Amino acid sequence: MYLLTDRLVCRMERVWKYGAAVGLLVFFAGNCFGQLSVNDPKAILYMMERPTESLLLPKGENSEVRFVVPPEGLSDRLKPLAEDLANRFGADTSAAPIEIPELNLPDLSLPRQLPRNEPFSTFIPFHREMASRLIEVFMGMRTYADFVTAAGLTRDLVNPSMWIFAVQVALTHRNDTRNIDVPPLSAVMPDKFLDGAVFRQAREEVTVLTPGERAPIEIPRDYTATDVEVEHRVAYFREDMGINVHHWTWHLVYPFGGPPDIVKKDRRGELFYYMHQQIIARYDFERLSNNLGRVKPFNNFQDPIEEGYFPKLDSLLASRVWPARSANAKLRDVNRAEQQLVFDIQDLERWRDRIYEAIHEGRALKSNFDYVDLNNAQGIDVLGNMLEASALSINSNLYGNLHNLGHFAISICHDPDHRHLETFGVMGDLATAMRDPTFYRWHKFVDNIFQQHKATMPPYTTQELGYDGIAVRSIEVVSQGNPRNEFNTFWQQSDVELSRGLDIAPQGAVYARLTHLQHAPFTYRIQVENSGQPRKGTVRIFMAPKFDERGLPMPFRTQRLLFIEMDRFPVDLRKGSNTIERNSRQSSITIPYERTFRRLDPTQVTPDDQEFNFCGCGWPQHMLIPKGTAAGYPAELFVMVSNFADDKVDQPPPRGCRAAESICGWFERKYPDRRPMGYPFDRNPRPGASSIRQFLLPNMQLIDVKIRFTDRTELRNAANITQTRQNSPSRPRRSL
Ligand code: CUO
Repeated sequence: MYLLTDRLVCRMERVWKYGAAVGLLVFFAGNCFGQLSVNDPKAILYMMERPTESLLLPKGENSEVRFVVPPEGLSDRLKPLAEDLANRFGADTSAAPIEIPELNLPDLSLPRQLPRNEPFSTFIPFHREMASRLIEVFMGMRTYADFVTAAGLTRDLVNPSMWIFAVQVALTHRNDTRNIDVPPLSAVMPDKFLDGAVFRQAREEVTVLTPGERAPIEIPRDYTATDVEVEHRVAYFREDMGINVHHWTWHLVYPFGGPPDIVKKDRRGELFYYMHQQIIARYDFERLSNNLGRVKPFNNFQDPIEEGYFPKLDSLLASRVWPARSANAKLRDVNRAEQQLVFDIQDLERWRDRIYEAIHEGRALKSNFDYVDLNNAQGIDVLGNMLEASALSINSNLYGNLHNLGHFAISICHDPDHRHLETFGVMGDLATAMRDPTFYRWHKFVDNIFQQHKATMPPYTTQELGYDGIAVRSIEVVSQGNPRNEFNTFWQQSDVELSRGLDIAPQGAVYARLTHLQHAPFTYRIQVENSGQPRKGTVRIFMAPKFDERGLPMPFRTQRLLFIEMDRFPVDLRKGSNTIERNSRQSSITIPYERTFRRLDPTQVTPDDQEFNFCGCGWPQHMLIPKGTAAGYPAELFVMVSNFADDKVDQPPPRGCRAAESICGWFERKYPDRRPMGYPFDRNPRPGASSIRQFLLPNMQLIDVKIRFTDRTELRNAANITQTRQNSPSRPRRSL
């Protein structure tokens, strides 16, 4: 009944918004929002807006809501002025109030140790410890209203980046927030994803112009470097907003620290391996189609890092630019007292060598001096947690914190002992790390360790790969307007709304216009013959480049690492011939375009639309197909139907939003495929299968496909404004 009334009232608001005079709109909108309290799902969404700005300032696209914060939620500086402030922000505004009640919160002295304007990094153990405490507080709240109250009372006291992280982890994991759509971080902190120059221009737009007069601010595709830097050819991939949001969200769903029940998820260590392995495979695919060689692992920590990176991001939080790294920088020992972080590059080397030793011994030593066998299907999970390292590491004294502190050492190599009072670069933040070419060199190194382990596993037998009585007869890729078995890629422009992530309160929306890769939608058509009784199968679709850098066919051992997963789904197979059709939008790897570019809109909390009811975790649909070439990049598409009886996991369906299950799992359920992740390409092939053709069994099929890139730019989903303003190529940069 409440929901019905709520919807009716909000619908009335919309009617008024478009049809009535401004004064009436304010009056009715006020009444509509006047129903808000900390019990309302919208309250937490409003609270996430403009996180660097005080909660006391009005929120909402038209400043329609304001929070009334009791003294305990105000900083020591503002506390004595509490009453004055309440009147100041309440008296002459039409914004409807949301009262934050008083509540006895557990001790917050630990998370309050991080200054408000410091960058926050989950890679720094001390930061993680502080964030864990905050997450514990949010998760420990008995009711939704208490959670919102706790969030409201801490919002202006703790570091905003840490607060957003903790709130989003809690929103993802609390039972009572399952229907609240967690906004993508790009809607809340767009400064972590977009050219810093946009924000200066956005401020100008919103302070000088009315919403109807504003134009989207166009971000050029090439804003971080020129083509003189060869690595820049794949900048469109590294700097893609959707890819970076996916990476942040994945780590939000699978945090490596925090309360144990949040960290301890089914096969999380294995998923850490697989999700990142797929990122590297996709990056290599993208590099090959841009005439670059596969990425080189960063194996020797004493070597200079050849690739420089200048991110052109400004932090609204710290009012500073993100530090850059010049070419040929070297890692140095880290000694940062403020972050309670001291480690040597030799520590990283020791941990690396110990992990290799455990792999080659086939067992790892637990902290209680027992051994865990690694030579089995669960070994990769143990290894993933130990290498990352997550709180589930079996022995963090011995195997250390290799992956996380490697990220940090790279991110701080410009000022490892803090003598210049500089902070970490993009590799130190999960939301920005994938922008840097070194991310891929570091993760290729990490993946090579996992592959050492996979090389110790016995190859799959034909019995483990086959499915008696099932034959895949043919595969076809159909895409309207394109030749058969051809994918078509091109550039597309999309608008992103910035107002809720700015550090000023604008009246109405302001947009940035991004250019990103896109592909024409397509359908797989697969013919499967079932010579037995009706049964189920799992269709597994992968794609890989056909040739190596020299244009030679790839041996299977090399090519298997380049297979990118495209889709995985169960099918019913009747006796005889079956035609399976599957659209690219249904991919188990991706989330829809609409999900990536959505706004933080508190008026939409329980979307019914299928396109919106997706979790934020998932590869962006617009990046499903690598760019390819104008001539048509040759690739091979592989389809396999495996025996569902060996794949299935008996469990109830997932609750809440739909995830891109192949790389994100089902969150609080078991990973919904019993096979090792990456099957059938995660292990070396059986003797005799030295090419992919020799690897094939009747339940598999392979076809040649082409990826044809057309150098055209389409505009999609544009804000109702056609005029744009260009970002000036040479921008004055702000500094500390
Ligand atoms: Cu996702 Cu290194 O783990 O960034």
